[in-house]
Amino acid sequence: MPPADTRPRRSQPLARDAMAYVLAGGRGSRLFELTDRRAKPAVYFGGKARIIDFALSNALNSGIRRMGVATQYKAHSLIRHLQRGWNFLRPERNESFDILPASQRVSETQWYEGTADAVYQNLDIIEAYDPEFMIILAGDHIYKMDYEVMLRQHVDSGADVTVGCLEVPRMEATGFGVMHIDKNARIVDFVEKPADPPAMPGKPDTALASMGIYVFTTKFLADQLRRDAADAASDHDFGKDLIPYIVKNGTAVAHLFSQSCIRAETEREAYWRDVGTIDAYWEASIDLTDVVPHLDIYERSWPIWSYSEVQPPAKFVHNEAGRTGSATSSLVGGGCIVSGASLHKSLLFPDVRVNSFSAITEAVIMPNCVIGREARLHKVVIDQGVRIPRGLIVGEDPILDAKRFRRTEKGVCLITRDMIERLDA
Ligand code: ADQ
Ligand code: ADP
Repeated sequence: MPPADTRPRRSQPLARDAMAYVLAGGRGSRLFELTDRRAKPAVYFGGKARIIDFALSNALNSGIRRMGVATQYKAHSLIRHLQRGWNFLRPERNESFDILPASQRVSETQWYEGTADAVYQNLDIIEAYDPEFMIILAGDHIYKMDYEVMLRQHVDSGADVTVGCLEVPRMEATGFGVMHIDKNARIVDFVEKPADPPAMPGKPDTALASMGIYVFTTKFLADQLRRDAADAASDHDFGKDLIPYIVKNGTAVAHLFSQSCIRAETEREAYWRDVGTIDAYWEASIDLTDVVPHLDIYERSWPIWSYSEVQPPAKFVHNEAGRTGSATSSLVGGGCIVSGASLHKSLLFPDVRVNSFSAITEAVIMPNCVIGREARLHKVVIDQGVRIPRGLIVGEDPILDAKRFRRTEKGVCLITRDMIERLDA
């Protein structure tokens, strides 16, 4: 007879005993005017979704049915999106979805100070749900990951915290938490945003970076948050305070993203992007127009759920001069009409109108924009609701572009309603 299995039996995945807590309060200041009026997690991505939909869809696809989203900075359009798109989790099915704006619940003078404080201030709400595990996520990354694999590692290793991580080029690691691990994946050293990131052993050009994803038991996390809240010297931040403390005083284990990422059919390295700059945002968007993109948003088994209005199909029509409306290597959302104009390697969100004789290449165009006749636009990101005037040319004269729009070092122009209004004035 085989030896008896003494482990407690589970009838369901660990994800069903977990709550995902998504931190969505940060501004994302390097996206400039794109985040003047909305939080970074609310920025549109991929022709249909918003950035936060990736973390939330990962949670849903992993089997998690309790979610909380902490919001703070310019949260109106984020909250509106969550209310419209993510309101299907139901208490009657032992599920929950809570939007948790900083509401001065702990002290009348405090907003969320740091990321740990954004969890601490809602501990009573979390504890009332009594999840066994908490998985803390950032709401501003693009990736596909099965959190069940990370939860399983957490339980099997018996660690106090499990930190999601991935290898990045060493010089890009200055904006991340960087760690050293031993042969059992235990984190032996963790430095937040080091100026000179330590390399991985035997890989001088690579560093092991934290993805800002953490798994704890709820009990351990609550104890740590209460300890940290009482520490006047703390910034109440996971990366700066809690994780380094646990690395020193407890057991922290690293979970490699490559073990739980959802890969496209083609074998490539794991895809994870912090689209925190206009260039990174534009590049990740235009990458989706590749014939075989690195990030597959068409995969039926790992759908990226979002709110979308009911729209008629996209339409391509001839104009009165017989010129064809056409798109090559492009993603075009519902409700768009392209009339006698050409698109190449571009992403159109829903309800965009492109008028006759316009030529658009390598453009990201957010919902409800209208592109006037005879416009020529190359390497642009156009914010929601912009009306591009007839004959506007962008992407051909760098000096003029930089005067009128926000032009990046890589030559991408961000165009907003305010910038167009200034042109008219
Ligand atoms: P950062 O990238 O600097 O570092 P941080 O600014 O702490 O991230 O924001 C993390 C998440 O929390 C973001 O989704 C942000 O929107 C949100 N957030 C920030 N401040 C908040 C607040 N006061 N209230 C609510 N939400 C807030 C972190 C880690 C690093 C790790 C990187 C990975 O500290 O160790 O490497 O994430 O990107
Ligand atoms: P999103 O495109 O993210 O859905 P919007 O761009 O429509 O959101 O608006 C983001 C936030 O800015 C909302 O709170 C909206 O009410 C506000 N807003 C939009 N346009 C203006 C404006 N011209 N002046 C002031 N507030 C605005």
